[in-house]
Amino acid sequence: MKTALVTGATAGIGEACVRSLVQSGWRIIGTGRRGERLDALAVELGADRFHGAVFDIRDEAARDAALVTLPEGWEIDLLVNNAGLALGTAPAQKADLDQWKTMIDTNITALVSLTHKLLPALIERKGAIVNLSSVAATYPYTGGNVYGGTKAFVRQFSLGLRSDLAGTGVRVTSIEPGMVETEFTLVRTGGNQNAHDTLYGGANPMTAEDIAETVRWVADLPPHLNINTLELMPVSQSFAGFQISREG
Ligand code: 8X3
Repeated sequence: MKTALVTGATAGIGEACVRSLVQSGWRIIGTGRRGERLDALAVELGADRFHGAVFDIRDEAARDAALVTLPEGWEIDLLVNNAGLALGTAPAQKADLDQWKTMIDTNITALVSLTHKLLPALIERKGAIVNLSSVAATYPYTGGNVYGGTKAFVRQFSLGLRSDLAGTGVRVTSIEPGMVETEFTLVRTGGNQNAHDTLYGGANPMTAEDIAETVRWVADLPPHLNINTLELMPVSQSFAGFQISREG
């Protein structure tokens, strides 16, 4: 049975990826900070299909300690780098520097570090990497500043990995969703339910399951086929126009 490691498995797209991949015959190592949610998934899915690894993705020592206690024989064939977040919607000149650093630490540094750690094993097993980027990688929007920058990094890092891994059989995909209704906006706004309701209300956004099904599809493709990048939006969302600021 093939094994996937899914980061940020406690909620949203990550949790939906766990269920979708398990249904498709994978067993999952799910990582996250909220141990009780990982325990619940282990009870629901069974210890033979789901192993929870509790750590903050930014804490390399905790990560390494958790990854040496995997169940016997659970060699990783697929890395789903899902853990990530947006913090704040302020324009750059009013943004909180600590929020910027947290996004960079989580969306870039932790993703790069885990990928670096698992690359030798993934090469050995001719595995795959699926990175969760965003439409914000390609289309800038006001208040997206560092969040968009981190997701542009994830996209370009994915493409760079493809280049470096040529000939190894390892597949790499950058998944770039637009508006998905998850905890995303509550996290971004520090728990502002009104911001969540206003953004998603009447917009028929994508669901975590929509993205998870895409990840599962990519993961289950035959080994000769690589999806480089895949951008998704709900039908209700499209591209913002250019802004023009006028004098006076
Ligand atoms: C976030 C995409 O469209 O909700 O990754 O800003 S969007």
